[in-house]
Amino acid sequence: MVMNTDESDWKCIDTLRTLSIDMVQRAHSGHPGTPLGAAPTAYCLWQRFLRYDPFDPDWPNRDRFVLSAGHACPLLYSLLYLCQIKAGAPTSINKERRAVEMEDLLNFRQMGSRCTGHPEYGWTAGVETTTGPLGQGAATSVGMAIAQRWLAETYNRPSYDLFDHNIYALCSDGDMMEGIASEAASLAGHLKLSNLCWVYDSNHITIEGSTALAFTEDVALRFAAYGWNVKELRDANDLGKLTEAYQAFLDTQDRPTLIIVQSHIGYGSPNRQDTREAHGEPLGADEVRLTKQFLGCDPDAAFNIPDGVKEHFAAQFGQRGKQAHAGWMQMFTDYKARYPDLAGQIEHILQRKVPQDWQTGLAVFPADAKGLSTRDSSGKVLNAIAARIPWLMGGAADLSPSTKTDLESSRPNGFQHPGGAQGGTYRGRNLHFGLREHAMCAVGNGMSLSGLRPYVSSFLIFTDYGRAALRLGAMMRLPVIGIWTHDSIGLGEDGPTHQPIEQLASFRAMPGMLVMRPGDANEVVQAWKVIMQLNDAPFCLVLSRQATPTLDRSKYGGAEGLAQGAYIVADADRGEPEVILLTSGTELALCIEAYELLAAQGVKARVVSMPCWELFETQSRSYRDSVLPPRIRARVAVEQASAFGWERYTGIEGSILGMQSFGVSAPGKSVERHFGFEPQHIVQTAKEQIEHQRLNSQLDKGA
Ligand SMILES: Cc1ncc(C[n+]2csc(CCOP(=O)(O)OP(=O)(O)O)c2C)c(N)n1
Repeated sequence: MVMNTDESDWKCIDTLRTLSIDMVQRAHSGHPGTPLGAAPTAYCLWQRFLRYDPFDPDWPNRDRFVLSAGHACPLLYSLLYLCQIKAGAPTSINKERRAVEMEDLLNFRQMGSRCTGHPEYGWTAGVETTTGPLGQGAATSVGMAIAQRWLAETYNRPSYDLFDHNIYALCSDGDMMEGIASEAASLAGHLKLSNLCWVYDSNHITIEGSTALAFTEDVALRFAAYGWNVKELRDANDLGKLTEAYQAFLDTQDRPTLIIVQSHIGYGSPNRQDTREAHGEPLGADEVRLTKQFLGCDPDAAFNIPDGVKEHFAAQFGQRGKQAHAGWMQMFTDYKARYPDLAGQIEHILQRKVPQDWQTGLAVFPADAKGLSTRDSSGKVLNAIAARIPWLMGGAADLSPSTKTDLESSRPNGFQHPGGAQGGTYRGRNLHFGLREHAMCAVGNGMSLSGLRPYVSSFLIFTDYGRAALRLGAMMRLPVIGIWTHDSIGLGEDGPTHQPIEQLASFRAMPGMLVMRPGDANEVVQAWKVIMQLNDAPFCLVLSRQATPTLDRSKYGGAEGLAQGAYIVADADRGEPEVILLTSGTELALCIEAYELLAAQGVKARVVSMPCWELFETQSRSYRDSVLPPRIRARVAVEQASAFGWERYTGIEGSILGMQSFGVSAPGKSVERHFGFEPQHIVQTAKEQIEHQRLNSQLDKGA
């Protein structure tokens, strides 16, 4: 075997390999193949290039390494272990613990182990983002690259390159096939993100067999067409060529880089005949022995760490990162003295805090029977808040004039490559994601992982296109704000393809996601207040296209009640209500009309606005019972969306005016009438409920 590097390198690489196959073998679960084939690629990057301090995996200017092929995580865990990455910054309570201990490797995929089935952000230090669904990591890395560029343009000053890190993502065939990665690569190419390097371990095999079955395009040409710098390596074991390729990435200043490494699943190269294959399942004890023999390792030693391996990593990877970090700390100390305001902003970003004065200038909307759409009121509130929080930024998937998400201050072109024809700048805060909803949602995650407060936006219906990324954001508890407008059949003419039905229910079913559907302009203000104060959860802020009245809050309950998730907006004049109307969004106005009609007929009703079920569920029992007293069983829920889930609040005997079908194409008012969303219908249903529950209680008494 011809190797143009020293023995220590290969000892380290083979230890990464043997650890990985031992983990999978012991767990009887996982994918050993890619760690074998991609070990030299990852090793070369970590050992020779990555700027990363093992003593502080949270150092803000570290290079990011994203394992987009999350199923290859034994490789990442082996790296974290051998590089002795600490579990957190030295100040953290976990001071002495390492990100991954031997015990974790031994318990790969078992309960409590830091070596989870796929890498999980927030659980294992050194994992930059949760990956597993292929394509997500790659797309998320584009968000990190955008964030780096924005931070650099905004905060770097002459002699103070506070933010000059690079973003690497290790990708597989599957990543290259997934649409989300294509969307993200196209965007990265457009933005000329030269701080971004994807490394494609092209091993020509997926679960069902050879990529020849389903994937025969020329990836290099595709990426060249996206505007990337593409490097191709024929031999995954050639550390010299790998080094040259990474260096070429560092030397490229005008576009992102894709390094395609032709590898063979297992550990061989196309030049070697004696390679072994493995995909999707443990090798088996015999095969593990043979593999170790082939590598020249002791076939009977499991989880063996040869002498000198950790030291070799420490001497290069560790030393380089430690020095870079120490230099940075000194630089930041000087910077703080010179630019205290900017340094203060950076500290807020790193701690995910909002500035003290962030609520200054927030509007109070006067009562107005005609009102305005909640997308419009949201646009005004967003602009007011963004004026106080420079790192609140985002955009839409080509719909910002509709979703009202443009920041006036960042017009006309927002975040763009500074040399581009559009005349934008990397300091811009309006992102133009183009028609790429899925990548947009992943990019939002990446920006958030880098400390920014991003929002992403489109019509509510198109969250379906971004769902997998939104789900990961919820799993990672990232405070990304989704601004989703055109929130119901009330959007009208665009018809059933654009009218969301099941989206609200599906997000309410998603753990960790907070769904907020405010009912008028002042609820919108309160919604933004809640959103900006929570820094560990994503929101779906669900807004209307059509105008809705701004309620007279001197007559009805104050909108601050929204902070409890649900609150009483209108109530029986005297005594207990006979019926409760529960609602969210624009249907609040319908319920208020129905309430007034009922009152005129002597029927005592209560209207409960429920913009956020999740927040309501966190309230005390006594608060929840005060809003929805268990003894009042006559209940009507009104929401222009799937009825699914409302039984929780109406009870099975209650009524739900919701949607049981897709919508129809017609003007909004006609569509609403067609499906019974009218005050008169609510009144009738409320009366029927009262009668129904009266009969029920008579029956109860009779029994
Ligand atoms: C979106 C998504 N679909 C399916 C899977 C299940 N899956 C895990 S690995 C894999 C095959 C991956 O092949 P490749 O990307 O070439 O990785 P490698 O062969 O290098 O392990 C599949 C289909 C997944 N993780 N994510």
